Amino acid sequence: MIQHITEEQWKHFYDEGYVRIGKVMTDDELDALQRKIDDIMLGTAPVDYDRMLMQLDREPGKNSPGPQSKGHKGATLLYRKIQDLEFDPLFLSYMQNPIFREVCAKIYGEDRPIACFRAMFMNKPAREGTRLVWHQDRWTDLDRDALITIYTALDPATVENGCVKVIPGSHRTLVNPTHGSGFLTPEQAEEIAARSAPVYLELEAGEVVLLHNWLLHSSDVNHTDIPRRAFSVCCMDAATKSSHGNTFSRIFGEGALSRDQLQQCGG
Ligand SMILES: O=C(O)CCC(=O)C(=O)O
Repeated sequence: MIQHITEEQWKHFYDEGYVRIGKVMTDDELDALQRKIDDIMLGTAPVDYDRMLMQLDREPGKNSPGPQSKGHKGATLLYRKIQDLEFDPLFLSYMQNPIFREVCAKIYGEDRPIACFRAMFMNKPAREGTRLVWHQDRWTDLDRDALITIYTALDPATVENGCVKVIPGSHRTLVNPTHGSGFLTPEQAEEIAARSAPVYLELEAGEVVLLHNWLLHSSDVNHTDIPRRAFSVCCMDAATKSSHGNTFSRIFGEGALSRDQLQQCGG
């Protein structure tokens, strides 16, 4: 397991917009996270479901994903997205691994408190999944851009099961600089596909990749019998505010959430 990120790895991150850093958890810890996310989907985990955004991969009776709204939507492994996992003690302690603190310090400066914009499970259920179009991770609602996403495969991620693909070096250019949304128009996506060769991030279960938020990325559906579960944490300077003046859950530095605090609240 890796302890630190090398200068060579940081160079790769800054040059290409992403870097694979290896595994930062044991097989037992991975197993526990896999079981926990399945329990959350099945409605059997001791978490506050009213606090969690949960989206089904397909809305019953429709061929499209369900609404992105708070609360459990039924006992099934066919969820596409679950957010607010910083409120689960097991996911929080994974997110607070010292190596991720080192990552945030490199990006935002030593001793800056860090918040997470989202601590998100992204799933391509077996033989299902929703195609995700090319985009940069930017949100019009924030007063500044988040710059780093820590992405962990919870299952082996392959081309066949819909691993993330990226366009190396694309983090150097904002596609829609003025309005702040990261999604490309179909014309922009077509143009990019015509001139760039994507890299498929095939990952082992437990492997971590750092993604610059401006890196163009997308993913396809799952053509296999195994799910493609992943945990994606977007970290930002804790001073970042939404347009309503709200701040976000702190994970490093002053005021950071703690596992003990969550457990005392019954999390
Ligand atoms: O897991 C995926 O397929 C895409 C995830 C993603 O877009 C992200 O983590 O920002």
